[in-house]
Amino acid sequence: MLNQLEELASKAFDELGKVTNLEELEAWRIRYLGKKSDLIQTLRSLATLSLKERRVVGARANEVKKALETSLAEKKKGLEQGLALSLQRESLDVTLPGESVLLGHLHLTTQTLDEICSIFGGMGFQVVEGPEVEWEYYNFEALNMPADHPARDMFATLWMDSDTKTGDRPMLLRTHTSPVQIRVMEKSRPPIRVIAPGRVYRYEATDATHEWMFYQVEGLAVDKNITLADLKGTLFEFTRCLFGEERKVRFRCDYFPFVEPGVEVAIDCLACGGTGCRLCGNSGWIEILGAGMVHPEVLRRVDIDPEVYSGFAFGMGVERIPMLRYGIDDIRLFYGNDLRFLKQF
Ligand code: FA5
Repeated sequence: MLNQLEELASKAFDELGKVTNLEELEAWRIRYLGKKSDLIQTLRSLATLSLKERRVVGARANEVKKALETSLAEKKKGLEQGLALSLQRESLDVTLPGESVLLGHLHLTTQTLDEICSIFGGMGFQVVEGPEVEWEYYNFEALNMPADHPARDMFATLWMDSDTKTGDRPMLLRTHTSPVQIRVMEKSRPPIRVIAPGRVYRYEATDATHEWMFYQVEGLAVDKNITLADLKGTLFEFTRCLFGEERKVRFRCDYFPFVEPGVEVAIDCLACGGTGCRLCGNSGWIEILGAGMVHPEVLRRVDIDPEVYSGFAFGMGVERIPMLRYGIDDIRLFYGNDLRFLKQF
């Protein structure tokens, strides 16, 4: 009988070790400690044994019963704690506020381009576009800058690989939006009133006000009796709309081979109020555009008679406008992809 008891105990402990949940544990309890279990039956049958046997078997049976009960209690505690922990881990607090979805917004340059287009749209200008990879002809030649013209040095150029040349017609990344003037005048006749926004590229070292890739907006108006006064009036109205009445605008003579006369337009530096700072290179002024009256040579090239028609053109740097407005002191912040900067606008 003692042997049977030992076998039973060893089997019971073995199976208890394999129990993984409370349901299995209850089945185990019924099997080894329930009223009909072998152990309890053994205890009940002690009366049939002799006194000597009863003492030995009874003592061992009680020991086994106690050991099984203790192990049962420990196992139960362990399983209950595990259950509580996993419930806690999986719990969901439905009263917590939800996580907000991050919304993007338009880049500062895009916002500025939209605003510029809307102001000129209000003055009757139509928006057109031209290619960024351009023929040398449109970028230079047709704009009165034949090969070896010294003015080409004004536009440090990124040339395309010779693979992309077609015959001997070289291609480049346009250095300004002025080639769009030629493309428009080739296809349409006066009256013309267009603006052409887009990216331009220059092979230049960057600094606080110069990027190697930036945006320009070109403007072109060609009709009978267009004068420099129309150019001034248009640009004054533009700066008034964009910067307010109180901004000072400076017109100075400048040279561009495709206009005659040529002007440079600058605005008093908003960051320092005109006293001089890093942003304006201590001059108190920030140049935002070049402009002038379309050169008669340029008109002739596209078969528009300069004796009958005249026109004005301008090309402005887009990033310099929000730089002035918000006192941004480094153009390189625009395309550095630092969200801490971009999120502010
Ligand atoms: C031109 O690009 C001429 N095509 C403008 C023009 C058009 C003149 C029509 C006459 C008639 P310019 O190189 O000055 O000109 O550039 C025009 C504007 O672009 C500048 O006033 C400045 O605001 C901006 N700009 C020029 N270089 C850079 C640069 N590296 N980084 C950022 N902005 C620049």
